[in-house]
Amino acid sequence: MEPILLYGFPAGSSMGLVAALEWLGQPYRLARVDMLGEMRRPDYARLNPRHETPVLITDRGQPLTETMAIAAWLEARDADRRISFDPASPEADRMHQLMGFVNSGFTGAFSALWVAMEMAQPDPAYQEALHRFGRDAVMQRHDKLEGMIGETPFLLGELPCLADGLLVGVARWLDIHAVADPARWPKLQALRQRIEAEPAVRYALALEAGDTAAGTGACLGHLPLAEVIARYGR
Ligand SMILES: N[C@@H](CCC(=O)N[C@@H](CS)C(=O)NCC(=O)O)C(=O)O
Repeated sequence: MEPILLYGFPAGSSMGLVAALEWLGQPYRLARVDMLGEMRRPDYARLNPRHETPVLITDRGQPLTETMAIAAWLEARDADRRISFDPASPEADRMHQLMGFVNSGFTGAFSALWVAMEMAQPDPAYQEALHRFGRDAVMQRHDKLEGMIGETPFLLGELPCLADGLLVGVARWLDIHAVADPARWPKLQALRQRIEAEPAVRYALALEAGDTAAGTGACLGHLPLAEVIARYGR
């Protein structure tokens, strides 16, 4: 069977993995997950007991969670090296380093801002503290990432790779939380613009918004979440 990626909306980091699947060019399917509704229901735990996206249903029908594990699964099947590099190469080392940073410190820096935004019961004093903490963390992690970006058009060279996919799924959160003007980090801003202009990313964003869009043809369509849970849930 083709792998199935479950991606979250609104504004899930998993959008970047949809773009990576397009770049990879091998057949896959998708399933949409409403992160504010469906993902919080008890039956979703059969796919991911931590109630998070993304989830990949592998070609063996097994749910695989955690972005880094899913990225490693894709990398292992990227024989033509469309989104990755020879695992023993310095490029692979740097790609893993960047992916590790994006998926840990960079993504985690936004946590307090999401908590403040999604609080069911308003608590202005606590939310203000979360905002202060979150803004500082996001600014600091952006400073660090700016320092890690080189001179090539994409993170690892002339073409986008898995690291660019992971980054583009998360970097837009700066705008959602209106933390700072993206121009404060010129290298990151230019990189984001290049990645976001990629047809694969525009396709992934359109799907995330619930629109139909023409991709490379690698995507064989969407499955309803309920069907994925019934067939592959544990
Ligand atoms: N460590 C996980 C974290 C995934 C994660 O935080 N996903 C977010 C969406 S981007 C999520 O599902 N958050 C739970 C929520 O929104 O309630 C990974 O890297 O896959």
